[in-house]
Amino acid sequence: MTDQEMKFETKAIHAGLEPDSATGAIMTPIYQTSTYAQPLPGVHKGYEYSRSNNPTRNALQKNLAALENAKHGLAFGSGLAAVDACMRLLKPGDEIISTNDLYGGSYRQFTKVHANYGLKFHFTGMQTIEAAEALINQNTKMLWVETPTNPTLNIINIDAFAALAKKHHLILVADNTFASPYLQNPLDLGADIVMHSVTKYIAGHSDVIMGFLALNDDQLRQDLAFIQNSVGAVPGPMDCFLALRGIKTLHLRMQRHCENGAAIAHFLANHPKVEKVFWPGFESHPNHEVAKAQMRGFGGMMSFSLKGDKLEDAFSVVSKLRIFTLAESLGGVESLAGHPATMTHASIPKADREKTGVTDSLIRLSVGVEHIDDLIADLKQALA
Ligand code: P1T
Repeated sequence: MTDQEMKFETKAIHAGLEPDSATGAIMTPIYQTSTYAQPLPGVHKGYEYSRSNNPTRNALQKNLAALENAKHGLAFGSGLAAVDACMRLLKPGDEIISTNDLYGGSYRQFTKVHANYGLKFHFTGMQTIEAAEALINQNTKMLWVETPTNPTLNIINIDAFAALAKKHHLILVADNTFASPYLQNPLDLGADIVMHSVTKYIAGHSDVIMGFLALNDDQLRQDLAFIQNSVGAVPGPMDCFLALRGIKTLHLRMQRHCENGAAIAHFLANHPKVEKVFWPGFESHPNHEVAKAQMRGFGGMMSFSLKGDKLEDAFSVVSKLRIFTLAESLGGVESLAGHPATMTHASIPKADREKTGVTDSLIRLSVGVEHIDDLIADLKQALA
């Protein structure tokens, strides 16, 4: 059976992975080496230097590419290093249209790093294509979508933006971090590049920082592999091993994240102190139909605001939580809570973030895989 023929669960455990040829070891060895012996200059076994090539990283790249139904995969030292590699495909004067509701660190990199080197960014709502299409001109080169968005869980129609990208010859990048490849495969919907913070659901245990790009186009792969090697933001072999180990249970974890997420979203929606719950599984969510069509589940991420929208009320809730830990990041087995306005999205100006729903009382939850009764009890006492 080829990797392409396997179902997701089988790919997660086997795709791109062979027992070690030297020893038969079932688990991919951690090739903790920077360099490789050459009997004569230029004569080697395909490996010269670990920034360019490393067997543990190659195994991860093949495995994760298979999960995104991609021909090629490239791993980076962090999600933001993967974002950076995409921007290095562009030249001064090029323009990028991005969703206005996105991870604060991506926004910060766009506006405080790449804008200094001549890239121009436009941020707009992407619930429909009209606003984005109106911003396209002859300098536009890339569309940046994040779906579901961080932290207000908007859903962007990848299929519709892929058609827009084709019409105007733009590169469509989809940040698939919140969904993970288990719930959504943007390349199948027409995206050119899928970007991941592997740090989150893919590695899944809050012990690795890593990024990933998956793609099908050979030229784009050549350009991005050149950037990966020339800029050098590569992950180490130990981290690649940890990500591979995490991926083996991605499907099991995601099933429980989805179940627990649904239960908590409904609990919060019925709580008298909660103003609004942002979760794409509700029929009342403005993009629920798109979510149903392009995702295989609604995931374990959600945000909620409190009646009265007071910062001190949000601080009081997050400080009382005992099983949810107040922390940045998401997607690990343990439940986390965050306060986007002062934590993950603090780099977005207040007026801009409030337009997208990141208000003072907004609390973001990354619902883990603990027992649902304990998680609900924890939220109940913190909100009491
Ligand atoms: O943290 P890093 O691995 O560099 O990934 C950056 C990143 C990119 N895209 C999305 C959608 C993300 O959520 C992140 C990282 N996010 C957090 C750390 C957070 O708490 O939201």
